[in-house]
Amino acid sequence: MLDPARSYDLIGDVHGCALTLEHLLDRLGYHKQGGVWRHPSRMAVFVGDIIDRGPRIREALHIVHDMVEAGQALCIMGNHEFNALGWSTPAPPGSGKQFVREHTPRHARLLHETLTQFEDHPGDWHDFQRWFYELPLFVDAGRFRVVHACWDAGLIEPLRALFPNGCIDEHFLQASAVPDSFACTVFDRLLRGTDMRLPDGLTMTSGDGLVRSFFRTKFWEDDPKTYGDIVFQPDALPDPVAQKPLTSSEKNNLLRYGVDEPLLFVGHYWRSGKPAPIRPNLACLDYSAVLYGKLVAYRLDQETRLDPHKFVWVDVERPEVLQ
Ligand SMILES: [Mn+2]
Repeated sequence: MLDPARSYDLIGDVHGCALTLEHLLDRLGYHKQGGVWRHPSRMAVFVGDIIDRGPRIREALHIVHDMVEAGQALCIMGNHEFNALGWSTPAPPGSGKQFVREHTPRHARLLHETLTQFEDHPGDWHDFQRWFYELPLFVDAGRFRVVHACWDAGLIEPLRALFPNGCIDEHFLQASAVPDSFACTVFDRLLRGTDMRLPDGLTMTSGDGLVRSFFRTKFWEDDPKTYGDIVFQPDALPDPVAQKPLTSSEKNNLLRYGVDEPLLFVGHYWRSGKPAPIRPNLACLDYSAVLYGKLVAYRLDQETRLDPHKFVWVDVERPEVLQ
């Protein structure tokens, strides 16, 4: 699917920030020709989450879609594209649900910007949703890998047996409406990452205003001792929780993406600060573009370890809606 000899620009969660995306593409040396952003030699790879939150979702989708169709980019599925498909897809009979993603106020809020911005363009929205099925859940290019949130080989191998190119179908999406099904586990793990329940019934309110009883965890830590060693989200755990030792069964349940495995690029995690590798073979490219963070790219050539100097980004200094 990917030419191993080529160089790639991996780009983090866009979330409807089309102007910022154009600034970034420009900075990376892409030019708009014949209505499509192109680079003379490189190709872009988007880590998913093109939609929701930002002010120019339709424009962002057009940019990415047109690049993909013209062979100038590849885009994988993020949890937000999956959510959008689930929202409009009937759940299978007997699942006790009406839609794969139930129409709760919480789910409605996350999709609100997208549905509003497509209100006058129903045909466009229909076409983009069909297109979401062409976004693979993962890319394995041999020397590097891309997944929205978490590479779990134990799930990707059986998934690849079903869908060799990583693109799922409507039947698989519907199957995910059943809790603990293989499809449900795949979407949860690959597109949302690993998490752990907060102890003692505790909840936390995250940056997007959602109340959560789980916290996001690292999937690569070799020898963590405490909850604080594995937390991976913008909001710190309360001190007593951070200091809580991990039990051996909790430790055994953690996933470990080995430091000797191929380069891995993810989005999803709302990082902050100066973009940098997490490990020599792992980079997260999501720096909350839409919340006045950064839209981040990594310029991959033939290196087998990440080079901290090869991150490129655009600062989002004020709301894109005012630009
Ligand atoms: Mn995201």
